[in-house]
Amino acid sequence: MKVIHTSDWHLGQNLYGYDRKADHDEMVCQLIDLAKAEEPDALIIAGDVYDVAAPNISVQKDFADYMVKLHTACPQMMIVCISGNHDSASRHEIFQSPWEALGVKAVGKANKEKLEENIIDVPGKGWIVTVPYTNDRFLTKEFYSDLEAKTKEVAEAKAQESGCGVLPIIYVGHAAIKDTDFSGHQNLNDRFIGGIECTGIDEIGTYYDYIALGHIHKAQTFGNGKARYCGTPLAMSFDEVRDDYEHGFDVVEIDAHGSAPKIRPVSVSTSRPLINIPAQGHVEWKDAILELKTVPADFPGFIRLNVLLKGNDLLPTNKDAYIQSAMEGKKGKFAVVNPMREVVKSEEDGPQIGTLTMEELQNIDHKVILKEYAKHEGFEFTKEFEEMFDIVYKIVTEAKNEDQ
Ligand SMILES: [Mn+2]
Repeated sequence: MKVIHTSDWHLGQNLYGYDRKADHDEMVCQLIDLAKAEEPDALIIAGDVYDVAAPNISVQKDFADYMVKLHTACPQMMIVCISGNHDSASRHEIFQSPWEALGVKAVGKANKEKLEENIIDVPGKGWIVTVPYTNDRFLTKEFYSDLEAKTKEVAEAKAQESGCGVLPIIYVGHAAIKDTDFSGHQNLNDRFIGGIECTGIDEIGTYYDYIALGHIHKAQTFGNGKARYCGTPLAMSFDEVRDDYEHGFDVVEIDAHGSAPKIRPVSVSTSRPLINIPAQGHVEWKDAILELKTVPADFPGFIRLNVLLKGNDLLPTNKDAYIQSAMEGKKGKFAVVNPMREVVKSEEDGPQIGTLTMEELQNIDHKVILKEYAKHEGFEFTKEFEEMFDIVYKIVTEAKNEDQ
């Protein structure tokens, strides 16, 4: 069985006010070319199709156009698309029936009652087991082991019937897996601080030949070479722009059930790349502005300025004017200033928030955490800010209590 594995498209992403549609169009064009060249049995989209649960109508239209173009380019290719934590599981399934007619399987929820419903037959080629993003309190260890047992039962029954042996089996999921590299996710609102809601790769099972995952944006292979995050085809944040961070698709081939998957990463090129200034680390404001001036006028991508604040330094109040002047005549798009306060460690510094476990974090007063955050982000924690925060905190806490 041969598949293309991709995930985390985040269609409709707004990058500091800039629309990414042109980047997504360009990415899908490359995917269509790849599908035509490789003629895979299936295309796997492992969740986070959209950036938000209720995307704009134009973004939903883009997704529909992409699916139709992919299907038209490669009609024999099945498209299996599961929902991620950024997608709405219910919305994902609205057009399940019409999609089915185009060979697109849109799976929004794992079926706990009828386990066989999660197992897709790719006729004569293999099986694709789908488990969209779900809160771990819902997906128990038993669910995973029962699903694995059901998969085995279904695949073996079919093997007996056809007399050709068990076909390759791919598991598709959108989840945070323990002991994987989460780097690049610092500024996302994904809920995986300090290892909560993480699943062990062994819990998913060993019967599968390849575990195709989405959620973590950094491409990486683990689980004895059988599990992989394919990563985002496009950088979704400036933290994902690093030498060790590749963006692309994977072509995966499995010769027979039980044999090792052959994984071939294919990089995606973008004409509007994201860049950090400086490329690594943070520099003081005046140096950052000087370097911003040196960006070539025809550079078409997005720019973030990483500024180091020393002592009680603050960003200049007229920083926008400086940026505007440095960007004059340039094609590039200025995205954001990313300030970082220089950390001078001393005994009295109190808890270093970043190094605490979730349990320890829960035992610290939320205001202490907020003050640390303010320090880290380089804004002043004033009395007025504290009062505003208290009001918001009260409203949120009350709403939460009503929910329960
Ligand atoms: Mn994602």
